[in-house]
Amino acid sequence: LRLEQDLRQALSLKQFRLDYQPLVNAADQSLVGFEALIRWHHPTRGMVSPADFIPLAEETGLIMHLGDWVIEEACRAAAVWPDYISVALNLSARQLILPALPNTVSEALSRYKLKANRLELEVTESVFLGDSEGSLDVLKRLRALGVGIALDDFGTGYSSLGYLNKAVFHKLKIDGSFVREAGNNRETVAIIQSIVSLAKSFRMTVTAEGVETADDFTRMRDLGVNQIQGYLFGRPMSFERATDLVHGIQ
Ligand code: G
Ligand code: G
Ligand code: MN
Ligand code: NA
Repeated sequence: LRLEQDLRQALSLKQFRLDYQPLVNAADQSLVGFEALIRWHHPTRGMVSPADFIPLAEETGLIMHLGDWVIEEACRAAAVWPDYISVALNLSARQLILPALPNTVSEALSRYKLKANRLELEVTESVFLGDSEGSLDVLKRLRALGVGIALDDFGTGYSSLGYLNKAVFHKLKIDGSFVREAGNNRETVAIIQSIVSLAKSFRMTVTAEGVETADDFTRMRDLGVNQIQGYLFGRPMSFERATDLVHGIQ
């Protein structure tokens, strides 16, 4: 309950920031974008993981306000970086219940003079558990703006492959647990092969998350994955460090 009270004040006290994790092209390992990941610096608890406070923000409805801040902040960062750098952000299922979300996104894009394709929104399969018709409608309106929509943590949740047929997703992100398991499990490799072939038949890009070793990398690249994300190419880092990386400064 204390944490909930603190969470309510954290935005105005400017205790949040976004870190950015690099996303590289599998073919040449060039930097193509970043995923924004929220961080909460609590004055006494130190760093609180989003895995702990996002669920609380969802239960209390604070996610709406917090989610708007994430959109604003990610666009502000994207505006500083060159056009070939995309910025992905995570959306909670609850944010997709808001019919105003496409407006919020399109206003942020115009405020920062960003082309819509600079922005990618990541959702998980859980968006289809609740009001799936309403959420699908919001996703379609977002897609119509020209922003990318990625299906995150693919393969770990409730998967109804039927949703891939609705032409809203431009990307599948293979969950890191599969990627790391693929090194010692043939069945997992088979699952990844099917995901890649499924994605290609729908003309979707495939990203592998959680790539930690050079072996993980070559395995994913050779399986036909298009983009790579993981500690091998960089941990989530501050906006300043991400900007240095864009400019080739180590
Ligand atoms: O980066 P990290 O391991 O701490 O992220 C933990 C979880 O929190 C991940 O599932 C990630 O998708 C989620 N997350 C990180 N940032 C955000 C955000 O800005 N909004 C939402 N809804 N989830 C986020
Ligand atoms: O759920 P989502 O995919 O949005 O969140 C990604 C999460 O995975 C973040 O918490 C991020 O910090 C974490 N992550 C990113 N790269 C790696 C990696 O290479 N290994 C592991 N174990 N976690 C990673
Ligand atoms: Mn994500
Ligand atoms: Na993920």
